[in-house]
Amino acid sequence: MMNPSSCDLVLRNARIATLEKDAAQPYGLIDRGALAIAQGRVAWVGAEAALPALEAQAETDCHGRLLTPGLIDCHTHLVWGGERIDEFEARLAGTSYAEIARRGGGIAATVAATRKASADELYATARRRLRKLMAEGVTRVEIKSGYGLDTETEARMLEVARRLGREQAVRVHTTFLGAHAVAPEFAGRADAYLTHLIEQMLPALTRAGLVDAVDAFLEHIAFSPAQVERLFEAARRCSLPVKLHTDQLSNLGGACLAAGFGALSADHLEYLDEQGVCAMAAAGTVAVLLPGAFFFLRETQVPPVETLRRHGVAMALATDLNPGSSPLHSLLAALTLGSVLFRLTPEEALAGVTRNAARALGVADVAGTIEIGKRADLALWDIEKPAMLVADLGSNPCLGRYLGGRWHARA
Ligand code: DI6
Ligand code: FE
Repeated sequence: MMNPSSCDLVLRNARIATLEKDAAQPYGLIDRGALAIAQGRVAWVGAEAALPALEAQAETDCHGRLLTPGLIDCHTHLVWGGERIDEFEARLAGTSYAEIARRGGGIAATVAATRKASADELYATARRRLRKLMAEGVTRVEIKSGYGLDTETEARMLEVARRLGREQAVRVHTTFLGAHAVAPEFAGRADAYLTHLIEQMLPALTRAGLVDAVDAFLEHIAFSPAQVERLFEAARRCSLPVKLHTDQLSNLGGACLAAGFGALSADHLEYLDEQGVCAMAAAGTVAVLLPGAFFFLRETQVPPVETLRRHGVAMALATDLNPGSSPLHSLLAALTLGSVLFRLTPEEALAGVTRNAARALGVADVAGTIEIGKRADLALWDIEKPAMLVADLGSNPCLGRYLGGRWHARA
């Protein structure tokens, strides 16, 4: 344990939901809790009555309000150019997402608009989206590329993501999603595109320090298992962790494939079967559930939550924020949708945007729960009970976030 005898800040009189795994209380709740922070890390946490004597630079009385780990949105595509509102209307009129993609809309439409957008334009629009998440207590976010599909635009997207992490009070993880769709220059030649991606794009972007993880879209409208396998082998040669969009519209065995590569996560998973669940359990691959895409696409097949639970697979929730299948600018709304539509308990939902989201990003050792030694990335809420974060759709009770050794008023 760190020596808490001198620390930068003590928070008193807080209801602390630590979200620690296997805690005695639901949500790891400490009713009248205190927390000591030293050098941006948790130095002590527990019942205020047990707080050791210590020299604190500053103290904050939380007046009984709820303190949680800072929320983590572990799956977003929040850097993009243009908009696809006409597709929203077309889908409501009965055209399917897959049909729109086949007609050259969907991801391809955003690729065309993103290629035209300057870095500053992409930054300005992405910043606006990101700040909506930050206003809801988000302290860490993953941002994927995948709307460039050429080296230059993929690099521009990832540089914008890195710049957001430098200039905004939020931690950013970047994921290379060059295998989101086949680039128009390679239409009908998916294997050749993949070769280009493996031999040119991935090494160049990795050398530039722009890539924290590699992702792909495995689906009948995107890439095949054999193609994803080639990409994941290349990622392994670059020592990069992998994740996979899979089992969203059909089951092509993607979860087993991802687990075989020790993937951090497999995402979407509406069509996941028990064999895939077992493989994920054995590999420790997190199931990232994306109720926004399910909701907007009016899907009816829900992910096998009960089977995931039974096999002890960690479940995360994320917005999947993107201009097509999930224009969901609210992680709190993802909590509500995950509980109501997928039947996660409110406690599972909250663990899904804290502890398990940290695992899905490979940072469970430093983030996701309020525990001694971890980063003091926190959110303070004007509510008493954690389940209110899940139930009260459209109310944002966030008062502020603590990150990088200081408070940030609601963005
Ligand atoms: N699945 C998704 O949910 C996003 N990408 C993917 O592979 C959707 C991206 C989009 O529609 O623009
Ligand atoms: Fe996605």
